[in-house]
Formats: sequence, C-alpha cells, structure tokens
Amino acid sequence: MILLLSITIGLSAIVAFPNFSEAQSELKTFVTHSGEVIRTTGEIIDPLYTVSTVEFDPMEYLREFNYGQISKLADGTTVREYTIIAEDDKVMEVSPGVFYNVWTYNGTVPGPTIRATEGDLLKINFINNGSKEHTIHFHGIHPAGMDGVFEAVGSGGGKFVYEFEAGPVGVHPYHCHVMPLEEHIIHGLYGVFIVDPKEGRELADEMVMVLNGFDTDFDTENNFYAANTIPFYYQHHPIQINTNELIRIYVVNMVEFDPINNFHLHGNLYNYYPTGTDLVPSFYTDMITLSQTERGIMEFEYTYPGKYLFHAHKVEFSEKGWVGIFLVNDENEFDESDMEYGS
Ligand SMILES: [Cu+2]
Repeated sequence: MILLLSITIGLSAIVAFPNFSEAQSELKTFVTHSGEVIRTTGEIIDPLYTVSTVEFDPMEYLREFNYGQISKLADGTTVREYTIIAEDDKVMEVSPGVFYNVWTYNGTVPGPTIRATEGDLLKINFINNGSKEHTIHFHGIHPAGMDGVFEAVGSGGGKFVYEFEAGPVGVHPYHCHVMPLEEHIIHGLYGVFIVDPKEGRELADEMVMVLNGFDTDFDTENNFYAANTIPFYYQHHPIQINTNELIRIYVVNMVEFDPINNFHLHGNLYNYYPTGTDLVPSFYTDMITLSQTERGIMEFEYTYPGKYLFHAHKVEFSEKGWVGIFLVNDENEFDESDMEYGS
C-alpha cells in the first residue's frame, strides 16, 4: 500500500513538473519497474520517490555486517569463511526512469561489509557468475597471489579462494581489479572490509557509509552522488540515533572521476581516525576531505536532540544526492511523533 502510494505520488510529481532544466532537455521514454511510462533525460528527477522501485535498501545496508562462517583451527585461530558472487547483468532503477546496469557482489552496490578481527584467517570463496572476468582486490596486507590483480577469474562460474590473515586494523575497501578498472569499479563492484582490533572498540551504534556516484549517461562525469548508493535517501529517511550514545561511522570514498569528496557533520564535531589503523584519533573536526578509496572512522555523540544534516561540503555533490539527516532522539523520552521520517 505504501509502495503503491509512493509510486502514485512519485508519478504525479513527475507529471506536475514536466519541464526540466536546460541541461535535462533531451527527454526519453522509459517504462518503470511498476509498468508506468514516464519521460526523463536519465538525469536525476525527484529522488524523494526513488525508494519504492529500488531493490537495494540503504537503511538495511547501513548497519549490516557479514562476519562469515566461523570455525577454529587447532591452534585457536579463528577462521572466517565468506562467499561472494559477482554478477554484471543486473539493471537497477536507481531513480525514477534512470535504469543502470549495476555490476554487483552478492547482488548489491556496495557489496556486503566483510568484518573480521585482526589475525583471523579469512577464506573468501569468490564465484564469478558474470559475463566478464572479475576479481576481488582487498586493500590491506596479504600475499601477492591473493591480491586479486593478476589472477582474473573467468566468467560464467569461474572460482577463486582468497585466503589471508585479516589486517591491518581499520576500514578498507575491496573492489574488482580487472581492466578497464574504471569501468569495473563505477558499475558497482566494491564494498567495505573492516578489521577490528583484538581488544575491540568501545561499544557504539555502528554504521557504514560508502560515498559513491553513478555516471548514468557515460560521459565520465557522475550524474548523481550518494552515501550508500541511493541519492537523498537518508534525507528522506533520516538515520535515527540517540543523544549521548557513541556513533561510529566507517566511511569509504568510492567516487570516481571527481578527485575529491568530503563529509561535513552539522551541529557537532567528530573524532577522526584516518584508515582506522590507529586507535588514537588524528583529528577533531566537522569536515574531512577524501580522495579515491580514502577512508576512515568517525566517532561522535549528540548532546541535543533534533535533526542534523550531514553532507558533502562540495555543494555540487550534496545537491545531486550526497546529503542525509541524523534524527537524534532524546535518550530519555522517545517520542513516536519523531518517527514521521522513518520508513
Ligand atoms: Cu570486474
């Protein structure tokens, strides 16, 4: 019912604003997943209504960690086994009328967040069900043969087992490393790899944000940007957190084409750990700038309840989707009327 309502509202919004800006003058006709016929340039329209037709749920992705199948070696070493399947034939409606051929690890962009503890033995069973060669290249420390660069895994069911010790502590990207690299990355073959310190980190409400963008008209410029794939998603579906609760964000910049991205938090500052490799923060700031695959860990708490923006301070990116809201609930009085933005 909610789905139907959103589609209906979405379509009426599109009908109500049939004239796009000069830059969006070339309208084409598309049939949406719901069977409606709409006209769009393939540029972003009104992203408020994208979620009803997209298969990927950014709210679920935000706090989902894959710890693998756990077993122990005789010497006590923890073994974690994961299965990652690459595909390159999926079409996702990333915004109404904007259909994009996503290349996926386990069916989503980004792929699953792989999480382990420093020193664990990781076995990643990689299956390539795509039509092109693919690999998984993990950032971090491992033997040359496990680097996912020179051992392309064949299409149509090719297999490879990446086996290495988890390390170093921190947050790292993983991505396909088959040429042309840019093409394999921008279509979506990337994800996040978190290595926890043996002693753990302080208990927190933890989340992952992959800063990404999509070039949906293939002119080597991104048409829109996001935290976790769907533009404007967390603006229309604010992330609910509590006052006086430690929030930890593992942030990874996977934007291609644009040399920089950044992360600005409103009404607060955060401790920042570049790459997450040190347990002592390097900065206390409300703004970090990240180049390709730069990443780190942000930690903060809100004292005052309310709505706070977070977004790229590169305004072009925030206006094209990389913007969200934290809805900070008072830990002492949880009010259901604050749920109006929740999904
Ligand atoms: Cu690839």
